Amino acid sequence: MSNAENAPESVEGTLIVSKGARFAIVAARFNSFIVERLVEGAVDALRRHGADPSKITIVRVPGAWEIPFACARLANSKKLDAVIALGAVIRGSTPHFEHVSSEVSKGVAQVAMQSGTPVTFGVLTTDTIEQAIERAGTKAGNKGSDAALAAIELVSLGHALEEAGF
Ligand code: INI
Repeated sequence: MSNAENAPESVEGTLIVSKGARFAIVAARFNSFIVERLVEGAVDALRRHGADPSKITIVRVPGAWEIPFACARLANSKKLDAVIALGAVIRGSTPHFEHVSSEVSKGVAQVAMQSGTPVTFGVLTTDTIEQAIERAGTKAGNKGSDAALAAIELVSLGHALEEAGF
């Protein structure tokens, strides 16, 4: 992308879904009453921004711990433009929360870095159910739709970088 003379080059993606782009959503069934709201938010954002519903695949896994496995399989298939990880890890009275939340974030980040396919993170990690509800389509927005928008932008950014010769 060329700018005015002597100005730094700026490359960025848009929120317009590239024609034919394929997306997968990986959603945990654990805390499904929250996660299904995130899935709805993600699908709604993809559709509103121009995604073809027949090009959206929803993959369900038992819990957040299993999200990186499915993300890795999908991202490494090279058949998708982006993968969106959705889950809800809510603190309980045991250290289980710490293990699940730290592994899912590390795992998803690792897949994103190693696969070369954009993988975005819409996994809530909250202290309370109320905080999770707030982020699943109520007071604090919908983190599923935020993760879908980030995926759309990264797909577009990939094309923009290619055009800019990177
Ligand atoms: N999975 C979640 O997605 N959210 C949680 O809050 C959660 N907690 O707290 O237990 C959780 N546990 C299950 C875990 O993700 C695995 O599915 C399970 O351990 C089997 O491997």
